[in-house]
Amino acid sequence: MEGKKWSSVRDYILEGIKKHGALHMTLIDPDKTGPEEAAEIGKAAHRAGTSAIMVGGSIGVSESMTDDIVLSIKREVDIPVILFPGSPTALSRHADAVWFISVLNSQNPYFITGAQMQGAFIVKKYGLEVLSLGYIIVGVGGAVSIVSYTRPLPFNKPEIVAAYALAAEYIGFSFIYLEGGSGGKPVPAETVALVRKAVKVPLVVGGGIRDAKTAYKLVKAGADIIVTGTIVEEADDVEEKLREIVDGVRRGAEDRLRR
Ligand code: 1GP
Repeated sequence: MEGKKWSSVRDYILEGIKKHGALHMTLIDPDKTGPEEAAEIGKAAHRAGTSAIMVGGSIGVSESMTDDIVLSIKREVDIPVILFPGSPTALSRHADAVWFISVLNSQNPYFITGAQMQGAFIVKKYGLEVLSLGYIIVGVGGAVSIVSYTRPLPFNKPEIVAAYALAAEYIGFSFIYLEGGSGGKPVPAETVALVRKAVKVPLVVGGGIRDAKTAYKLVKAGADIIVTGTIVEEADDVEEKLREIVDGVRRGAEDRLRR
């Protein structure tokens, strides 16, 4: 699509949160979705009111696969396409921005600063806008916790999740992501509420969110951005399913403001 409607993705996100209270983003995994299907999902997601498309996955994702998906989506929709890379080999010069992720509770420094070091000059060369993201894996954790050598923080220790989040804010991350693991169990709303009390930076929550009620509760508890991935791979009617979720996000934001 020609002519972007935003000058920076960061401002687009922050203004979107200010305007709507909270946003929804759709995650597409190039390991599971081909370029044509990605374009269809992108169009349906856009019509349903999603604010950005994220592209990435934990395993089996190359740069050329990412390029194909990003270009295919960008031909069809004019919302930002943000990389969600599982490794430095999943960066695409065609995306609008990259979540520059540090897996804060990984047990392996490669996933905290090593992969970031390897990818930093690629990001610079490609001119990608950087959205720094402190990433905290909670609960079941899923594939991402296995791949990134992370010991997910148990659901019954929300105060440790909040402590990681506050540390992330103090270190200077622009965004914090609470990850329940793709296809897993969502981060509990009580944990989101505790983190919300602790930090001011925008809070992204994803993993295992499959219905409007869960999205509603998480936003009401303090999530600023809800990410869903698996449901677009499973839904018969992607647009209808995402409309439900986006509606849950909007209602959650309204009720949070009303309190
Ligand atoms: C995974 O948080 C995202 O990194 C999305 O999870 O696939 O469960 O929606 P789902």
